[in-house]
Amino acid sequence: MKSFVLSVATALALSAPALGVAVWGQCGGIGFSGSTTCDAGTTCTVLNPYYSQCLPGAATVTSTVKSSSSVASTTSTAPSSSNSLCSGSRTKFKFFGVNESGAEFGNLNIPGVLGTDYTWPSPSSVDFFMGKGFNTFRIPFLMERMSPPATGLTGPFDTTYLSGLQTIVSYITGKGGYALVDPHNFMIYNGTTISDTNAFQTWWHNLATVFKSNPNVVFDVMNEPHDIPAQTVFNLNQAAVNGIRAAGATSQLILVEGTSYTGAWTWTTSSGNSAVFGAIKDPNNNVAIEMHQYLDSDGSGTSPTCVSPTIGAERVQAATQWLQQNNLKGFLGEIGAGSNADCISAIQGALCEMQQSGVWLGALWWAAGPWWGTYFQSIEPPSGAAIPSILPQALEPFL
Ligand SMILES: *[C@@H]1O[C@H](CO)[C@@H](O)[C@H](O)[C@H]1NC(C)=O
Ligand SMILES: CC(=O)N[C@H]1CO[C@H](CO)[C@@H](O)[C@@H]1O
Repeated sequence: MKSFVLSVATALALSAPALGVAVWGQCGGIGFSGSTTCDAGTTCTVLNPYYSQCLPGAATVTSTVKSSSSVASTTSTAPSSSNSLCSGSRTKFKFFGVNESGAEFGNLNIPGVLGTDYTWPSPSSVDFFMGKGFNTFRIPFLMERMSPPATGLTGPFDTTYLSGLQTIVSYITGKGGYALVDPHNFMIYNGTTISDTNAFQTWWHNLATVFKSNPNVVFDVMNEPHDIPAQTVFNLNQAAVNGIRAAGATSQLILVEGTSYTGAWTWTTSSGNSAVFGAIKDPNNNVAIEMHQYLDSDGSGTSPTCVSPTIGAERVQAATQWLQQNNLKGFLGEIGAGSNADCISAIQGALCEMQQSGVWLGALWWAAGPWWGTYFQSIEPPSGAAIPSILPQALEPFL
């Protein structure tokens, strides 16, 4: 698919008059000033008020684009329940839920004390979301607690901490949910950036061995690497994929994350991720690109003020196009914002854009967890700040 797009782009560049927008390109939307004419064989389709896109016209698409047109046909054959917040056909998320924080807390205290420095997510929180129709829970934990620095990344796991992870994973998957196993380490172990690709591959081989017979486990290779070149992060991710599959864990989804905190908004620009992650290889063909996106000015999720009501759709747009162009699937592993009108519109816009595109497998709110207190993004029942408005207005409509 990538070479097909390039050849169309080349053909357009060579023909003197700029005739139209190539397949998957933007052709309209509020604030858009480019051409609104699509290349032959494609149709400008309104996805939402902010984004129209040249989608392949069924009659003229050749078989060379069958994998991507199957994405498009998935969208059109699943015209889900019309949603007043999101017009047109949508592909619902296979995975939709929340982060369940706790086991990664207290990262300055290694190993730390259970119940004092860190905790495991509450089964009652899982029950609450599953009761509403959500199905996916990301479980952050710390590598230093799992693999004590005394014996390092290739040493044995701490059986007590591992058992804590296994208990909550089994609880979730036993109810039919999906559990993302998430080393929440930013590609830093024991104070040093991970650079030993073989050791990292071994670590993942060993962890995947524990979960290999549970198909509802999802392996989230590494939370938010940063200040590392995209190519280095890619190599570590590829090694992890190889290690997981070699362990015999062949049925599970694997999520890879890029550098620059795996931000969707910088995926195709400053991070360098888009230049390297298209090459990810999985012998079992079940890998997706995990990105994160917050909607405050610096994209950190630390301010409850959103840039604008349209910032959500805007920040995922280029990444969505990149996924389409590379015939890859995306997974928004963290999204969060304040409980106010601008932010609620911005979240709705992001999830709408994602569901209309058909290339995003899932999305997770950041975050639930028993220890967030008054944090503005807490969605921990019963009284987390995001429960009264965000949950019913911005998340449940996209179930
Ligand atoms: C972890 O860091 C400590 C302190 O810097 C060091 O002594 C130890 O060797 C490190 N362990 C590993 C496995 O890197
Ligand atoms: C955006 C956000 O909430 N980030 C927080 C994620 O959780 C870690 C601890 O797990 C915090 O340090 C971050 O601030």
